[in-house]
Amino acid sequence: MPFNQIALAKYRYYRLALAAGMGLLTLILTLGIRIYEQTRVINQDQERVARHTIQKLETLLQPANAVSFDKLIQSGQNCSTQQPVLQQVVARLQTLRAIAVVRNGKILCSSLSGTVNYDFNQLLPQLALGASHLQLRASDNMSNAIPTLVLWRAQASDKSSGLLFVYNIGVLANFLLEPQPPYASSIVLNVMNSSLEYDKNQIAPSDALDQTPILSSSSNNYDFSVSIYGNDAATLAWSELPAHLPLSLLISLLTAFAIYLLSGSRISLAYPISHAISHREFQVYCQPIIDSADGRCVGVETLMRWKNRRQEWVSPDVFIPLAEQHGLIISLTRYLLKQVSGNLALFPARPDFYISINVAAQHFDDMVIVDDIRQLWLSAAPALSLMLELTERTRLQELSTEQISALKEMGVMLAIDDFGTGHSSLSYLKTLNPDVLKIDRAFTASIGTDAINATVTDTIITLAQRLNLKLIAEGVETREQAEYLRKREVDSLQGYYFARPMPIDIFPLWLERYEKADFSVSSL
Ligand code: G
Ligand code: G
Ligand code: MN
Repeated sequence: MPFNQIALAKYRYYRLALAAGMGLLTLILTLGIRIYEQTRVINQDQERVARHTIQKLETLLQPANAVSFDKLIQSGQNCSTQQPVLQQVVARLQTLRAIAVVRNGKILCSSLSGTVNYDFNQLLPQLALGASHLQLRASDNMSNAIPTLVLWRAQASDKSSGLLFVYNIGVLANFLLEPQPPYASSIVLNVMNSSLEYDKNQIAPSDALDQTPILSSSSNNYDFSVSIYGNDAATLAWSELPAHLPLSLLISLLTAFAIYLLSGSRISLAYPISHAISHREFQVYCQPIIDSADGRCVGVETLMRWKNRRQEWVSPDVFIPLAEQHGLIISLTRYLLKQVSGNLALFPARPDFYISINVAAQHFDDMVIVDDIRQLWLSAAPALSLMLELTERTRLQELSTEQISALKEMGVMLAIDDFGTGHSSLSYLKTLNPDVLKIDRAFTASIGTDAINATVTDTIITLAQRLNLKLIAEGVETREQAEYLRKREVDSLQGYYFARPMPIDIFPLWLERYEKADFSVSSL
């Protein structure tokens, strides 16, 4: 299986976990917002039900205000002339059961029974005390067993005289207090300490109700309040949850899917790279570079290797482009420079031996590379030389002449890597003014097999020699390739034919063995 696929398979786990987590969060959030919103709406509906009930009751009581006292009380008429007037009012208002005239604390005339004589204080103590203008009564002489609501209108000039309006509230309640499921499973009218419930047809003391109301609201104009019983808004909102579930699920699934797609290249692979840098999961390998004339090892190219925390190798073809995309390549190269500077003892300490490192174009922004080399390489006072390999793959416009001369002053060599495969090779040669060209391994592979590319190889070789550049051929795998390149006076060779990339601490051992054997004969 190609490395890329292995690497991607490994991070699919992170992506799935991330997508599932975000999907779940979205689900919780959308449902949470729905419940919050529903609770608010239901609460408003319940308040609306209470307000509406109060309005209906007030509409019932209001017409009593328009009834004039004059004819009935002040004129001092007797009941036989008053009664027909009272009956007219009852007939006109329609909702009344009876009207009674009270004079000097005595109930004297009723629309229903004519002349009566009841003690107002005894019959309606709450009204008499002035504590309220309304009283609920279980039954009285003016009603049968039907509960009534009595409204007392005292005269302004004489508080012991006035009119009593008696409403058939037991019957009316069935219209006025009708429940409004699901917002109100029951609506109760409270007057002083008495309550009347829909369909109950009896007055109960307010504190006898076993439930507590979800809300109570008082009339601004009369002494009554209305209580709503039933499930509170939050409970109702929760019970509606299943109805919202499908849409929320859909939204969260889409979110999860989108995040899974988006995280493909960004989060899931960038994170492990930065983690790997800080946890030193990268290892520095090196591959020897051989002088074609005498077979001596003249330098090494360093190459990054990544064994992740699950001990699996991740190919540089996967992580180098990713590190470049996510701005992590500079940290990675700094890490490499530190490793190399800290292990200088592994390499021959002479100025004609060089260590070559691959540097990404980004590293040339704002002279960063110059500062890094000063701090991480020159500070170790190395006896050997440093070479930077730049590929043509990436743009290198950032490379200012100022930077190039700074690098040359520090004795750093510049090489163009994979030469011949990128674009703008020639203009590039002019600006960069490199010391070395590295012929891409595709051209080396073409030697003896592919006529067209072999011609290009020859052309590159000629070009480099005309420009006085040193040449390194990459990917030398066979004796024939090595022979051919040596005959063409390519300065140095690199490839599996001489050595595969190896961990840097193996290098001294390899060099010792290589030099003990008669390398100039055996390898060429
Ligand atoms: O040898 P290997 O298969 O590892 O190299 C694959 C690619 O990764 C090559 O193009 C090589 O230049 C690149 N590469 C390896 N190590 C580094 C590094 O430290 N920095 C950069 N920029 N590229 C590297
Ligand atoms: O930095 P550059 O792109 O030149 O990277 C060199 C790459 O070539 C590394 O991946 C290294 O492992 C690889 N390599 C080195 N020698 C050979 C070789 O002889 N044959 C092949 N196929 N690859 C090689
Ligand atoms: Mn290279």
